[in-house]
Amino acid sequence: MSWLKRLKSGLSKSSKKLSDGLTSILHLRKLDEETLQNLEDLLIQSDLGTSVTSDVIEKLRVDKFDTQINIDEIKYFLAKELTNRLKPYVKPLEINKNFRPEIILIVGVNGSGKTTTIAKLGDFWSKEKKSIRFAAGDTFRAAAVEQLCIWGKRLDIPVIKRGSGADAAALAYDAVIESQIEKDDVLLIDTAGRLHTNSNLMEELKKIKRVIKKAEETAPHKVILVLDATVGQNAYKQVEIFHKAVGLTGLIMTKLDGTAKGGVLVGLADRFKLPIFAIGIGEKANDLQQFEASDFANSLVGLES
Ligand SMILES: Nc1nc2c(ncn2[C@@H]2O[C@H](COP(=O)(O)OP(=O)(O)OP(=O)(O)O)[C@@H](O)[C@H]2O)c(=O)[nH]1
Ligand SMILES: [Mg+2]
Repeated sequence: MSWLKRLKSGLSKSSKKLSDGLTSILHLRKLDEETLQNLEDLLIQSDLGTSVTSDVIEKLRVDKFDTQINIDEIKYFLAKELTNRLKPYVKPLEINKNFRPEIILIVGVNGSGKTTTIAKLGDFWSKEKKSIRFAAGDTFRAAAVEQLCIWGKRLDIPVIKRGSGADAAALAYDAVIESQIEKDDVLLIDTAGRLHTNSNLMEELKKIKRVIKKAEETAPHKVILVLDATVGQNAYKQVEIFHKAVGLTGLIMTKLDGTAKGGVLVGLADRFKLPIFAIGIGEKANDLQQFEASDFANSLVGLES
């Protein structure tokens, strides 16, 4: 199945929620004040965020008020609006050639998909014949190191590791030095999941960043927050706190398959103005792609084309 087909099927719960809502709101109605109000509620419930929602509603009011409008027209209208809103935040998944290696720190709350995303990024860049290294910076759990090593073996990507309980910052430092010696294209550093509300763990993340800088002052070149789409509105707090603690370069959203909360990505992009590097729609290595605004918007509203 092509990526686009998988994306559409992954986002089908989100698009069904929107479509079903539109059907019940618009059934044989003109776009009057009450319909607009119901539409506004639906877009908010679809996690698109208040600012995007009120803009869309205003535009609809100006363009289409008191006209008979069908569901497909609304979907096209929405998809176009969402595409325009998302476009500024599309960032290609490219390794910066100015660094050897480009050092990327992957952060996020427990279970958001960090380790899997590292594997997926590894797979993505392997196909471009890049020289890649993983650092098992989640020294918190033995199983975490093991998990990354299994991916490393499967993808033929070397993994720098230490025993569990080792200092994560020291490991990250060693990994940077080793990756520099090997002249890799990219070093992807995994970190232990931490709740954004746990200040000790957030301090540890700052320390990892400081210590990496001692090995390479321009690093980390990217700090990417991995977000689980299923958490919906809670993602706002996560972005806010991680951004404040370690300064995010951008976002990757995972688990867009099987959630009805896919719209949250639109609201997040709009609110934080952070690049979206990629999205994940499954557990396999090839279930990640660069983010593409119109594919995402069309799939989210359930447009066929
Ligand atoms: N359906 C789906 N599952 C995913 C996706 N990404 C990751 N997962 C699953 O989510 C679970 C957690 O993924 P991990 O990569 O271990 O998450 P993590 O952030 O490293 O977790 P911790 O290290 O415990 O903080 C695993 O079972 C993954 O297979 C995705 O895009 N879609
Ligand atoms: Mg992990």
